[in-house]
Amino acid sequence: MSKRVVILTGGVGGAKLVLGLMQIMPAERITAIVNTGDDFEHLGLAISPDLDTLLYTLSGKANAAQGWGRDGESWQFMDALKSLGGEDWFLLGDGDMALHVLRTRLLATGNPLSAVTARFAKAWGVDIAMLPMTDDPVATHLTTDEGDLPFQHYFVARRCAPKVQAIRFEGADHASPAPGVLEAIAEADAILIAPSNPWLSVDPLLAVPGIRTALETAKAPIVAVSPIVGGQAVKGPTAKLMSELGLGITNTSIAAHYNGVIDGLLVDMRDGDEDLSLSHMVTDTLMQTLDDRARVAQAALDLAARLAS
Ligand code: FO1
Repeated sequence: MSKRVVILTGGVGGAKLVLGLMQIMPAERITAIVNTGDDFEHLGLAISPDLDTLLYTLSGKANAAQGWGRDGESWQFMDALKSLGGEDWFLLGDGDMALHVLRTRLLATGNPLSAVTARFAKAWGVDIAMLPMTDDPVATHLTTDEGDLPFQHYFVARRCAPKVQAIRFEGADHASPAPGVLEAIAEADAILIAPSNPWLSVDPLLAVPGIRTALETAKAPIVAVSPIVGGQAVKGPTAKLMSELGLGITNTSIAAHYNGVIDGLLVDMRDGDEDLSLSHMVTDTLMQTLDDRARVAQAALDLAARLAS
């Protein structure tokens, strides 16, 4: 019986690691629990960026270079929207619109996000279990030197320029884990945390009541893949955010942030000499090719196996 693996993930970093896992184990034994703190309503549409990045990546439709949206996208809708003076700071591709329009319609007629996600995954031949962290509304907001910003306004409209002082997840206190989330964590043989931004993409997951406790009591070893490579973050605002939060851009900071949740940390060889108290393994964690992704996924599972024994 091959092992059951659960991966907690945001968008891009997690999608790469899931692709890597799919090269080395059956997709049916993989469950991705996905951040929905980036979700928001835009032009009346329900947008779920991290779920969509995973859907696109795992179905081979992703614009990998861009890190979001579809490959070969067209922009007639945006051109027409602009001509009417509509909000054009958040780009919605013509193909991408199908996801948002149908998801909005299905949610409005009473289907939970988890059911909508499962339907889309099935439609696009994605065989892993893709679970939103919750079916309830949770919204990441940032307190910055430009005031209180909803996540997409910080990330897209302001390109992560504002200085972050605090982060909160509105609605998390009243949210419940989506169906299957706690069971997947309890039944897992290994639990991985993707190299997503710990503060922006993983913390929303840990803020949903029940999920952190489930992780702390899980039988499976929990291994995080560090988002830091060579004292920097591979992409996105992670390093800048860490500095603004007064943290060193080190694996010591990552280990401290996940203290009590993880049992091991997969660190990049460029940071391998850092003295870490936590169990860790050193490998090349840069994931550019499919082979890279398989290698990092295997290394994470090897560390988990070492911790389990
Ligand atoms: N990111 C951008 O930087 N600019 C955009 O215009 C943009 C549009 C967009 C539309 C749909 C979607 O699912 C994601 C989109 N993203 C865009 C990415 C999104 O902001 C990020 O993927 C996450 O929220 C952060 O991981």
